[in-house]
Amino acid sequence: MKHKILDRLHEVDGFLSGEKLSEEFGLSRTAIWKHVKALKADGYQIESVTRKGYRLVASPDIVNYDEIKEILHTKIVGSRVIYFNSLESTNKTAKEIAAVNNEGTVVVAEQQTKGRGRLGREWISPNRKGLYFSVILKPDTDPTKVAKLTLLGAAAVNRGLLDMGIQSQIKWPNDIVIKGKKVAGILTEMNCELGTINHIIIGIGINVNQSNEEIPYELRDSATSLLIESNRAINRKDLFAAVLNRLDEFYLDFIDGEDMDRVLEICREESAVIGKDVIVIQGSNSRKGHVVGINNDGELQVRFSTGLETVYSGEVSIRKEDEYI
Ligand code: BT5
Repeated sequence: MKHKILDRLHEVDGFLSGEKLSEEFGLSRTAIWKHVKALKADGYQIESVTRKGYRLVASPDIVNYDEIKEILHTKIVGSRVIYFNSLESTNKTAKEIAAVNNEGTVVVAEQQTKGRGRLGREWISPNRKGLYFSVILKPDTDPTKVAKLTLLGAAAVNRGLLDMGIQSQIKWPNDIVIKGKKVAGILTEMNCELGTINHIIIGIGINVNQSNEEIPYELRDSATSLLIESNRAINRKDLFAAVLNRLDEFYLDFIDGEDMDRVLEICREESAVIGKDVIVIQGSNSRKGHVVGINNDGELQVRFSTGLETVYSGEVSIRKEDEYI
């Protein structure tokens, strides 16, 4: 009910009387007042004036469904948005609930206490400073396509940022960088059996409004935020919706004949590594190479001194020769 009351408060410019609300919803005025109180506890600033009623003054900086539904234009992604104040990891929770939720379900949290990167690494996720969410997808395809699907997330974040007026680049396969520093990371995890994908989880972490001091000291050479790079606070709700809208658009292409042309085009054109000298790190083995391109399966093609090789996204890190990441 509080969501419905909130919708009505959003709709009107000025005050909405308690009497009108209680008539509309068939509730007592005390019940209405209790819901308003609950909304206030959620962080909504609601003015209440005797004989005038209630007026929404400001919404909190939170990224739940209520706050993005007006700007979400998706068919699949975001069909359900499950919101948490704090989680260990949105990927972990998404995995736990994937079997009993439809594809398109998004798990989002304002902070993560054990945010995960690839290969057991950590993703620092301070409260309300960034966006941390995971999307459950159930594509009817085989596990060999996962390299391509990994790129969906990268293309969606890069385009979502562009929709917000921010230019960034994709560092294959899962980093989004601005001026060589990482601003977002993507962790794609797959659950499959007997040659079919049960589900994949695309986990996205974006550094949004951290100041330089709020970036951990040891990461300051390699990490940045949108606030630092654009010199303005970024509306997390708009960005969240922009990335989900793009992800939906690209995923619809994928399920319609596995068309990844646009995603591949974006990953190539907006690449931070194509044409660059890099260090390819696989386990304890590092080799220098030159990135030639991304093939149609979404894999990186690198020329080493020993010849041209295809590099798979699973267990590899790419570092530009002249940069920290
Ligand atoms: C990634 O791993 O870049 C994937 C990060 C995915 C995070 C999202 S948040 C929502 C969802 N739920 C999760 O639990 N995870 C996903 P990787 O390429 O392994 O990069 C990790 C490395 O980046 C760390 O070892 C640090 O060096 C660095 N790092 C950690 N936190 C960072 C941050 N906030 N910004 C930039 N770099 C960071």
